[in-house]
Amino acid sequence: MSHDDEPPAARRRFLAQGAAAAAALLAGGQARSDEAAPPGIPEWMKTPGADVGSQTYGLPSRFEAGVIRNVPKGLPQYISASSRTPLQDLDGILTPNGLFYERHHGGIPDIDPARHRLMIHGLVDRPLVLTMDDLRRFPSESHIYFLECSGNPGFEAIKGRTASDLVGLVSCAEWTGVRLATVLAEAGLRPEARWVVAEGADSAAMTRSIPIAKCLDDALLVYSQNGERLRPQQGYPLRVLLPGFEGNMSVKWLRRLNVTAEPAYSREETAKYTDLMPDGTARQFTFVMEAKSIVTRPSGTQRIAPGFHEITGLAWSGRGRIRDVQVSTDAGRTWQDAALQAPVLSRALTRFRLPWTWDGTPTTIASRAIDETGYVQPSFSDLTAVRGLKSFYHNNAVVPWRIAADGEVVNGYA
Ligand SMILES: Nc1nc2c(c(=O)[nH]1)N[C@H]1C(S)=C(S)[C@@H](COP(=O)(O)O)O[C@H]1N2
Ligand SMILES: [Mo]
Repeated sequence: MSHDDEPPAARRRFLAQGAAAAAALLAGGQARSDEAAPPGIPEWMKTPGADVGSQTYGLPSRFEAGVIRNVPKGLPQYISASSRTPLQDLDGILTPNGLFYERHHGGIPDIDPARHRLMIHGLVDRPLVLTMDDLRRFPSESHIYFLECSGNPGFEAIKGRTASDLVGLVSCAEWTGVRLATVLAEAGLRPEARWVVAEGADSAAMTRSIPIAKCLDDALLVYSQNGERLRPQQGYPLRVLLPGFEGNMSVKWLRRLNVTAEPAYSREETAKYTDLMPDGTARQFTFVMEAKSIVTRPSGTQRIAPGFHEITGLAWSGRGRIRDVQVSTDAGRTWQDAALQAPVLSRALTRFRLPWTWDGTPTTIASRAIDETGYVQPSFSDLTAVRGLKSFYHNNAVVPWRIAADGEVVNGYA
């Protein structure tokens, strides 16, 4: 087995020993060669450990050094770049802040929050320039939402090796901030207001137009992520967060909201983030991310042994809650309902699990998500039958993982 992405040491050991060793361990009473195992005394019990405060900002164990963001190789990565969440190494539904995916069009600005301002102008009664302290005086809310880039993956890029390569441009956090509607009410919307054009304070001045209905519904101006202030990579000190909408619209490093009657038709909503259809027309303003799922374990580059495995993964929908995740272990011939981790939250990642015993014959496993509207995640052939292969964005196809006779798990599209 060859790896470009080196798994963490603990997992490497587990994979090498395989399920047989794990079964022996569970059965108990098996002699272990390592004297660290009970009844032996490991060296870390023989002297006191590190002092409290030896890391004033905590970091993971050094044995987890392989669990890192995945920066695609072979792509020209400069200031317009991305990195992916290592989905196959994570549990539960929340993405640790240091592993949240990144997508930047002009690098990561180094913004002094004391000097940062948000201007609200255009079709408003009272144009405003707000400081971060002003924004924190508004009533606050916290919500758990996923964020996903609509180029996750592109139609061409479905040939990655790991779950992260394929769909690592999705993450999930608890966001804290103020409702955009509350701040817009402070400025006073004029009756002609239809769009709010959001501009970032990065060197790309990235700009997107947001329909007024979304601004007055659940749109947030967020300053915190999983309890602490936003990371610079996620838009410190202020970003827009549009639950369920394509990630590109959640403008980071937010400095300006221009209330308008028409969209701006910015680069990101014309040349980019539109979908070219087979007949040569383009779908534009396709905001909502449709239901999607992926098995994260077992997944690409992992190796399994015959016996018991828990199949687990993540599902999400920009339209609301996940109603059901179905898993196939026989190349799509039959599908079984997986258990969903509670609580199932609207427009958050949803963890699913299915117990499975692999008999050692080569097969293909896959998951498909169904959301509360009844929408079913399509196969790649169903999706491309409608959308063709000319478009790049909004690929939410089922991801198959092929399992070979030796237990190696590979991308089922490859
Ligand atoms: N100002 C600004 N906002 C931005 C971007 C950017 O480059 N500049 N990238 C967008 C894109 S394409 C996506 S997918 C998300 C990524 O958010 P993240 O880096 O916090 O994961 O931010 C969006 N907001
Ligand atoms: Mo994106």
